[in-house]
Amino acid sequence: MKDVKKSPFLREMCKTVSNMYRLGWDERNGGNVSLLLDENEVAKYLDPKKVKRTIPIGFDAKELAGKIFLVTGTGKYFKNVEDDPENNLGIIRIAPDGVTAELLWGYADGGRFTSELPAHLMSHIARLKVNPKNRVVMHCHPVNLLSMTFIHSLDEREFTRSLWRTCTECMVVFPDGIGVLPWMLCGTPEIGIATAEKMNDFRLVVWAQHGIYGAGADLDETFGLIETAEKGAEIYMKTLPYPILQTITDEDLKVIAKAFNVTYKEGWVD
Ligand code: 2HA
Ligand code: ZN
Repeated sequence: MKDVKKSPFLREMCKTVSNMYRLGWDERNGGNVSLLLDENEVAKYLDPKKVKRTIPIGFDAKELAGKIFLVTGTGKYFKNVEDDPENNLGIIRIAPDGVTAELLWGYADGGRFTSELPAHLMSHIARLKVNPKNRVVMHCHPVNLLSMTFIHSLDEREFTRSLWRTCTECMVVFPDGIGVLPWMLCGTPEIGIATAEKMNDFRLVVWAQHGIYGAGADLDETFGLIETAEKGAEIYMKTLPYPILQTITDEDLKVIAKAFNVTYKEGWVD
């Protein structure tokens, strides 16, 4: 058996959460990430028959039975993950009953997965139906996107259009737009269900006055998605106090979509 700490998936997860911390997206224990792993890849590092302990999931995730995820731990600080992955991360398999997680590695100090696991797993279920290659759900608290939820309308079309207008990349990277939820209590099945419903239509879902969820095929793609939305939000917030003399127009947005061969949400460009 190879050392799981040297596996590409674990190293990439460590690097990703370190970058999220460095960018100020994840203060204290803020944020959580789940990565769907390839069973054959995991088998090179871990004996799938060796279950360390079982942990109740809190809802029925039967649709994901047998699937293995690398998940950040509850209460853990992203800044510490890279130096101590075994305490801060865990590898879990969804048991056949759907309501139990089988711990294969990690959470070594007796810990468990993020309190947002229901929102993650429900989002995985939703995104896998849209794109079978979807492997990542990522949650964090980027300052500018969060700030926008205080001063901007939470209408999804208007919120997205404000970001699209901030720089060319936004239309290129998230032509499918951003879903927005009003403030809700985190860690509950209710917010998980609401997030997953949005994930039927969007890869990005903003939680007003809390943060953002992103979904994608791999860690880089999902990180880049949030990074681009946050860059747009930073430009939006920085320019807000000043008179706008010029911006990206609807005509320009259509030119971008055509040039980069992306399809934007129908009716979201006038
Ligand atoms: O895990 O970000 O939403 C800490 C959080 C809860
Ligand atoms: Zn959060």
